[in-house]
Amino acid sequence: MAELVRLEHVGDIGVIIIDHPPVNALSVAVRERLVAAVRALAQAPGLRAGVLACDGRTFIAGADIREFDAPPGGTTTHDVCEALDHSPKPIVAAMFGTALGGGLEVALACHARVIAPEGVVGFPEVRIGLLPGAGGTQRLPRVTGALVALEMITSGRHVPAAEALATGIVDEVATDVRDAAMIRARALADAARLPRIRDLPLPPVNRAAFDAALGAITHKARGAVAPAEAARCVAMALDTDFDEALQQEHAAFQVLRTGAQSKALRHMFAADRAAAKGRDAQPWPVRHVGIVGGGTMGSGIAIAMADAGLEVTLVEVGDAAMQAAEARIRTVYDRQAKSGRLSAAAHAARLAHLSFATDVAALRDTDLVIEAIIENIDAKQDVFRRLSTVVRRDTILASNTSYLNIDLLADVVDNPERVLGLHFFSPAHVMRLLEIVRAGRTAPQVLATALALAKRIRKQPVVAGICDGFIGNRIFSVWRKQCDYALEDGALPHEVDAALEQFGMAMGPYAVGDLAGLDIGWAQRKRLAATRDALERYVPIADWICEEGHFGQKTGRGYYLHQDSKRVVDPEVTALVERASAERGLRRKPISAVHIQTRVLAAMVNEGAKILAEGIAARPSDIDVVLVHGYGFPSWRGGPMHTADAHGLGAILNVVRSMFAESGAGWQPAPLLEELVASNRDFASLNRLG
Ligand code: 3H9
Repeated sequence: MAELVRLEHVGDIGVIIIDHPPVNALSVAVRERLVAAVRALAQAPGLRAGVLACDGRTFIAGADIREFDAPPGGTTTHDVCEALDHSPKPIVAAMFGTALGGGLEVALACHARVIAPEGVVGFPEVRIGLLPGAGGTQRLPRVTGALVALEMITSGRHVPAAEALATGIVDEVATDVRDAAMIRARALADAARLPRIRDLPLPPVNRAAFDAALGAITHKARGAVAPAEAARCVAMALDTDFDEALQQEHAAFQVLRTGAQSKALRHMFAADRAAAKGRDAQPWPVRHVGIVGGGTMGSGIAIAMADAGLEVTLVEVGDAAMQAAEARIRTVYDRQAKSGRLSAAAHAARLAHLSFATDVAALRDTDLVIEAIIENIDAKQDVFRRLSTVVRRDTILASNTSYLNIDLLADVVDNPERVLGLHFFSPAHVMRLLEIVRAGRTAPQVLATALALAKRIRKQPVVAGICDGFIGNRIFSVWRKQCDYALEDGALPHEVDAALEQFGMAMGPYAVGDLAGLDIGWAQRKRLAATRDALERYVPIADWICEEGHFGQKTGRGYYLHQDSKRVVDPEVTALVERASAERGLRRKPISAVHIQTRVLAAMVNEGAKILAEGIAARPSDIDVVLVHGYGFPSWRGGPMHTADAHGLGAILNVVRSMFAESGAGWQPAPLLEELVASNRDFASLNRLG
């Protein structure tokens, strides 16, 4: 096995090289050897200066996340930074790939930094419920100024090389980083200089702007505690002694590390990666993607593909629809260019990747076609039938359906093994979730291709089996029912929304409904009316609203009145809600936010357990990924299944049982949930099984 850290002599320069695949994470063992290497460099008489470099695909991508569950021990990242601070010889960081978290902290403790043009830096700790715990909150403000540091650390965003140079985080951008770092290290040695960021004064701060930015952080964090803690630490750079601030930063880090939120976010980190893992099959190359249907979904999908550099051909039914799709896409890119997010060259390049047609024959050379037309099985089958006669036999055929049975689409094509679902979420170029729906005959290579494509277009994939609504919409429809019951029992839409937003959801269900449009759900309910369990409690409020022609924001009315971009309580909806209670013979009573939150969570978990037992989701953590990335479930709670484990499954089962007692049909406790409770196990135990 290669050495984790080695010191190579290159003339009078000592090159310390970390070799810890896949991302050179700072494990205890790496940290221990790094400190030893820095000391060895100091003591080597033939070496005048050093370079800190990495083998493999990236500079250090942070502390080793897998070690955060264990109690701290051994050499810390702070010890590594101290060793660099005390080095009598200058050491220059040669950064490339992703220099993140502890990796950036170590680089900032070096005497200078060089980065490759495509490299990025950042402090993503808040995304796993932490803060930079080895001096990052104190060193970064000393180079970038406190405001920039505050934004970077509390957002966790990746900062590209050019911006890192402009903000002073790095000293140079170079193609051959090791070479450039050696030249710089030698120059520092020649000048007998040992510049240390810790010795720099803080650049002048606009206190009012800083305080305003601080004030906005808690609100933006929507219940996550790490951003506010990180901000508090950055603020210490303004008035606290460096070493004292370091100690306080370390203490704050330890509190977060052992807290429930970081545990949940670390669970999500592992869950995201487990869901995206390919099986053994080899993916097929995808270069050219066809899209049938250029409405909101089809256009969004086209943008997602073009953004990733894929060639896209979009087909619509006629000239007018085709031009409308083109205009829709162009508007998005124009807006991005206007706001400065897209350069003129990138704007032109994106549009050059897109072509438009009115005949599916234009899709002849595609590797993958995604159908994104209306939710009607006959219309979709028609498209699949036509595609089957036009494209190659190995062109993958995907449907963006949210509900329909993909097997029925596979039935009408030649070579049904190439058919699967690719369920994007609206807006498709923004939302990260992609449900990959495995149909009965989908070939392993086709599934592997979809997973590889998801990575390429920067989506978070989750593989789901076929059922009505797959993983996400099936669970959504169940917990939505609990919200509707709360309306009939005594709550109003804005109270339910407020309860769930307080829980940490991005938006309440009624606000989401109004945003997305109520007509889609209405059509879906009509489609399923014949198969609905007649015994199940059915709340007609949404239907009544739609019958008035009110479909949400786009019509100015839905669950709310939409006035001047604001949601206002609509007295007519209040009257409809009260009518529903009266028709069911219910006396309205106050419903607490906690009651709503508990019911919603229990409904999600119970349905999640059913989905697991049916094999629709492979593991509980996949359900967490879907709800967090597609439905606004707070990531710091770790998704519903992780939250249920944290609450205790016994308590959840009790709530499900009382829901069953009250509402009957549809609310039977999931046998898997009962089994887990009876055997004193949790959902995490099923994640470990695979
Ligand atoms: C920190 O640094 C705290 C400090 O302040 C110190 C305080 C005292 N550890 O994502 P990928 C694994 S907190 C361990 O698929 P990509 C990952 O699990 C840390 N393992 O690749 C996967 O393994 P597997 C701050 C890690 O190219 C494999 O690497 N840093 C770590 O799409 C490939 O990962 C972060 O939060 C890690 N730190 O993206 C960075 N990172 O194949 C977190 C990755 O077995 N990491 N792995 O499943 C990332 O953002 C992305 O992984 C990265 C690469 C951008 C680096």
